[in-house]
Amino acid sequence: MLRPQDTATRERKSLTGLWQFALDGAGEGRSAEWFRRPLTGAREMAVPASFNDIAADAAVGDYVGDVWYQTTVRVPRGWDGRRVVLHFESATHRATVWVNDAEVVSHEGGYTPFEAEVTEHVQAGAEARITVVVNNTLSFQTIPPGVIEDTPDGKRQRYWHDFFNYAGLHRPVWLSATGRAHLTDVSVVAGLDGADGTVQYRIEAQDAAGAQVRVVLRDADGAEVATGTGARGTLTVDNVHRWAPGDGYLYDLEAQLVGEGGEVLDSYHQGVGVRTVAVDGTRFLINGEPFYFTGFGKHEDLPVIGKGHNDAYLLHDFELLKWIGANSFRTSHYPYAEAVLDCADRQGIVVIDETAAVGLNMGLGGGIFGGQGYTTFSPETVNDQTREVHAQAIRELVARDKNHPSVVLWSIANEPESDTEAAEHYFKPLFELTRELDPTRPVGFVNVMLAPYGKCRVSQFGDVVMLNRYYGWYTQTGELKAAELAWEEELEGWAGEGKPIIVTEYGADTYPGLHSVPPQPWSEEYQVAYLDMNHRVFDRIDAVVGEQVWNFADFATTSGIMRVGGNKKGVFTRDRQPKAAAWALRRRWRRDD
Ligand code: BDP
Repeated sequence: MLRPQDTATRERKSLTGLWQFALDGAGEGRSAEWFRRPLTGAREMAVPASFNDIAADAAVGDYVGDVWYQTTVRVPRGWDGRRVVLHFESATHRATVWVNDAEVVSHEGGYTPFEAEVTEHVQAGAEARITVVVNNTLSFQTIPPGVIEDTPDGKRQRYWHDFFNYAGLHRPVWLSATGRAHLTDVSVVAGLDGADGTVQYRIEAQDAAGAQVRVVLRDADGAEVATGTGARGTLTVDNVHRWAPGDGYLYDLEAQLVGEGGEVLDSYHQGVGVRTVAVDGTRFLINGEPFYFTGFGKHEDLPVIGKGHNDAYLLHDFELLKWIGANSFRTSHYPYAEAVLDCADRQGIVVIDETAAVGLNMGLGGGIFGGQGYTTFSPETVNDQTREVHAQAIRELVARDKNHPSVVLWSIANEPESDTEAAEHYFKPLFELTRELDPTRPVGFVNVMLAPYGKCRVSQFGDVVMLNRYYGWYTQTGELKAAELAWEEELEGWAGEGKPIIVTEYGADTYPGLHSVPPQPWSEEYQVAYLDMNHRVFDRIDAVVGEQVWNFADFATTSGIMRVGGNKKGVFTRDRQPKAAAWALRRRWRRDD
């Protein structure tokens, strides 16, 4: 699948804006065929945005079930005879779409794109009604998992991940047009050969009998540096400008479909960063150079719009990453909007790209997130069907993000149960699948403190060890000396595995404006002292090749006695103001300043 673009042969029309929106508490909309007419009793809803916080109403905020979105779009007059596609960058967690009265597509999984050709259902120059039923229910057969419980307060969605279950149309929606003969996929794999670069490409097309593929690679100034013909090939770039952390240099690969008479039937542009990634012993190499990750686990989370994509915050967050000296982040705990990865490509920020497999661990929670009393892996809970949904989520993530130079590592799950035989059986094939889909990037998963060194049975499959640890917070709370000893001892164990270690989470909840001498948990001073302790440990262990603080910013969670207006481990507040820790990290990460 190719993202909609405006090119010499393609057009796109954005469907963002205000749509009609209705809750379907009785679950009657599908059988009553609400898509056949304007939604009755609808209110307006912004797209892109989570629907939850827009209305000041718990019945919307905590709603579980089907919600309906509807809009009308006038198909441009000039699209007569064109192939028309309706493209959703995401619908959380699943959706079915109708164009006028025709059902055109359904999709499972809240963070990857899907589309349908709708040519036969629309007419150039006429309006088309687009109706989407989005469903936010989580079960043991979804990624992430959850269960619904009936309570005196109504239907409640329980889940084992620590962020609010925002839902809706979080990302842009597009109507786009191509010619009948069109490109359907572009894959690139870059390599280095001394000072030169190589770009292997593979182009796919449809309804293109008799047409030829031509590719043109241009540098950032638009100068042609290599050309090729045929659906597959390798281009060489003399004296290549490498993509590197802090230097997001991109070439542009234009793929063209050329007709028998030499006419360009389709043209698509793909940014290409020429860089390599490898793991060598305990080192993580980018372009053959050891790389040390600094940065954060993030969230897509904002006041009012929840997980809705917002370009202003996108840029502001990247400015703050630069300000603080971060060179990387993890897309905890789901694939982020594609615009985020584009920005990382352009700005030379390194990304650990994660699936939405979070909360596959019934050992976690202890009353924090609720819903205890289940076994993680069993025929009734996380089972073979869940694994297939998980596998599909990995396929869609790799298909979507394979060409981003910023993505250097796949994280196939966050903190799953990993100390049991069942976990080993569940995960082995998923690692194999990821490697088969992308042999060019290392693969890992994020290990939880319940499966410490010596107990984990899944880390054997990873190329790197990714650890989330809260010594000095969830354990040894307020006792940083004890925490330091215990943390170092565990890390020494992992270092013996001979793989690079990235600490993907360490953090302490901090209430902004709370101060104390001596530093007490929840105070800004404690967050600083806690981070300092962690850094002393990391600096003593060579195998540690990265530190990503939990979290970049405070974020919304379900209510609970462990959460004060959400998770407060942010180094920035939810509205992106720095806590004392932000200045401390800046001093460590930007030694130039
Ligand atoms: C880890 C999770 C993360 C949580 C964090 C925390 O990976 O999603 O938000 O702990 O407790 O278990 O703050």
